[in-house]
Amino acid sequence: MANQQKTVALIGVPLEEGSGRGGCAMGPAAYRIAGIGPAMRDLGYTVEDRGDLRPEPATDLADMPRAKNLPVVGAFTRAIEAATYEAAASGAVPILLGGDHSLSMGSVSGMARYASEVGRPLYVLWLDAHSDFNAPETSPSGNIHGMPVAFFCGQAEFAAILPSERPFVDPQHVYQVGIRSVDEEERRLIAENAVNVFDMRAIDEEGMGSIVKRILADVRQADALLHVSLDVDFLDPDVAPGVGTTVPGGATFREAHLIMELLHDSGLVSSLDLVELNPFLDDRGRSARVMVELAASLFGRRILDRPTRGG
Ligand code: 4U7
Ligand code: MN
Ligand code: MN
Ligand code: MN
Repeated sequence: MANQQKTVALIGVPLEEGSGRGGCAMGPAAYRIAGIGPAMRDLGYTVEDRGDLRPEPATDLADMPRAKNLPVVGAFTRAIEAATYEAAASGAVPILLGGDHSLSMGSVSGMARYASEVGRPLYVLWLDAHSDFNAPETSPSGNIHGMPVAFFCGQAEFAAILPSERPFVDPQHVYQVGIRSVDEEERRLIAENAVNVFDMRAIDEEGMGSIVKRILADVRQADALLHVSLDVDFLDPDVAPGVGTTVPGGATFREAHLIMELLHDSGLVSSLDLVELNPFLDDRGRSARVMVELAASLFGRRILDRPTRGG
């Protein structure tokens, strides 16, 4: 990635309707204030800030009680799919500034379209406390941010959001790391679909480094593009409190940082989502700064600026 491509495209996604609470729509502003653009520029990239997507709610998508705010989320999905595809096709690395995790329905679908056009498979590294493999029928909450993986794998086609003949991601090419909260039905679905799940126990027993190196070896072997989706709640709430769905026992800053360094060294990353940041719940911008720090490491920063508590 960093070695071949020198442009990053920042795509702001002020979307919170997939999350069931307010706040994530302020995410793109918080990332810009925390210095995502200058961080990338300092690393030698040309930064194209494409601004924020602001689609009108889709009038052709009816409200669904089990998929809340579908007209808004569906309209965003279409706009994000197009913006991500276009950024990748222009030779840039798209960085999605979320926004809740329903945005990955669009970003991953856009990258899947791009990957199929260039004749390579798309692999996805999903860094999250949750599997996000619900469908409207299985979701305990009806919140679409718990459904994106099922959606881009073609396992949750609720309504005609995107064309049904688009390329899907093979669930066996999805690698989930940091998982520690899976719903009952979701557990069955991820097993049936053979999603690769590395839960916190696997991380504790095997170590983050060896797990991530194995995943990257698979991606390299497949000559695939790799989309990375980083949910703030992947991190322990002590490291990053600015998120609505905190789950104790998350990744440490060091573990997250190690992943980013290994990803950078691999040169395999084609695109990145930064999702679920809720600035309203944050502690003086700490989580936004941690996310920017991690993104900078993924793009090649070597010297660690350690975030300080409440600073
Ligand atoms: B996130 C949940 F029930 N599984 O579907 C659901 F626990 O993007 C949570 O990973 C989903 O933060 C969390 O509502 C979505 C719930
Ligand atoms: Mn998530
Ligand atoms: Mn999550
Ligand atoms: Mn395969």
